[in-house]
Amino acid sequence: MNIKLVLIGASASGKTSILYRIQHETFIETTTTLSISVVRKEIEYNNQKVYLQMWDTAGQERFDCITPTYYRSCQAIGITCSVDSYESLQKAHYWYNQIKQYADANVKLYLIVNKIDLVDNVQLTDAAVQGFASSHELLIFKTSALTGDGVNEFVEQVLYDCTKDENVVIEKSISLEQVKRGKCC
Ligand SMILES: Nc1nc2c(ncn2[C@@H]2O[C@H](COP(=O)(O)OP(=O)(O)O)[C@@H](O)[C@H]2O)c(=O)[nH]1
Ligand SMILES: [Mg+2]
Repeated sequence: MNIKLVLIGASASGKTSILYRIQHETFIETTTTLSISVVRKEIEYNNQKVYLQMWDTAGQERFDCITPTYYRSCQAIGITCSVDSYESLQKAHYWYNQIKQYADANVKLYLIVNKIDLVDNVQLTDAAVQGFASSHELLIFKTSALTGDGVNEFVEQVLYDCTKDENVVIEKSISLEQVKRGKCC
């Protein structure tokens, strides 16, 4: 199955670095203009092959200029902010509203709080993060693209949430087949 995952959020919050970490399991120093556009990673998950298709911006978020097609047909969106920038959490409100306007209504949404390695430069309070996340029912993932902390947990959750729905659909269609063949009950 295919899963389209999109990361969106303040410029320099670490989207490109997180996607690079997911793809290559390492960190490279990026610039905000560097983007990796679309990358695919094949993952074996619960005995099924999952193609994770990850979309990165080319820095257009700096100008609040993301076309609606960016969100089209995606199953999961990580709204990204970074612990060293209070402004990045304020920006998350803007991106949340954009998503509500353009993305599918049943898209899975997550809040990624990145750069947790910057322990001496924390601007985001837990209360502010929790407040934002709970008001929009977002699961929070605290990550560091630099150290890798929390990144796998985020990917695991995306895989779990997105394959769960697919499996329900498959199960439903199987039982429908059984009904048709008269094998049900
Ligand atoms: N310390 C630290 N720096 C990071 C982390 N993630 C990204 N960066 C740095 O933050 C800057 C912006 O990262 P980038 O991935 O380009 O952000 P984007 O604009 O959201 O794609 C770059 O200098 C990265 O090296 C992280 O987890 N920890
Ligand atoms: Mg980027």
